[in-house]
Amino acid sequence: MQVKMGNCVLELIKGDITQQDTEAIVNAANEELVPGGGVDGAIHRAGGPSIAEEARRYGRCPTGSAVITGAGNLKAKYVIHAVGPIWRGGNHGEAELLASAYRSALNLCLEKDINSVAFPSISTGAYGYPMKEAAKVALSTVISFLKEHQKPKLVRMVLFGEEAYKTYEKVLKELAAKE
Ligand code: AR6
Repeated sequence: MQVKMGNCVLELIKGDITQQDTEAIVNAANEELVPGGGVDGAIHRAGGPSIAEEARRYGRCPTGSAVITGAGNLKAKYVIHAVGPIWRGGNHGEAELLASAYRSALNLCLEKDINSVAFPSISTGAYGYPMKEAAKVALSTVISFLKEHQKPKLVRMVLFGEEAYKTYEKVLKELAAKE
């Protein structure tokens, strides 16, 4: 599914973040920037050790923020390491922190003049954020950002599996209907 936001495109696909040919891909990282499982593990395995070596130089990356490195052997040029919140029931600022993780990654795209970026569904694996709630935050944050900046030209959400894709599709249809 695709929606147009002026000259920009917001796209949903089912797939694997490591296979994306966008200029940047986003990693669902942790504050320590130490390679873990899920998306993070897949990116470091496919991209090779240079990504972790570069990330280590940043030290720590607080929840809600993001840092950028090269992408080693991946097709993308950059990996943006964004740290989403751990779900603690929903009353601990999770939505604002998740929105901030997406905005921080998108701001790095503006700074580096990156025109296309692929995101996984941050926080919805090991960090336990409910998929539908995360989809609302992710998609509404991206839509507001694209409306305001008209950049990057392509934002692709890469959903892992049918269920995640269907959830995002439903939420995007609801949001697009309100536009
Ligand atoms: N491509 C796209 N999406 C994927 C892939 C993939 N290859 N693999 C998993 N997903 P997670 P988090 C989905 O756990 O919740 C790590 O250990 C997955 O189904 O990767 O932000 C880090 O080091 C889920 O919907 O990230 C952190 O410590 C989504 O990606 C911690 O996990 C995110 O799942 C971060 O947890």
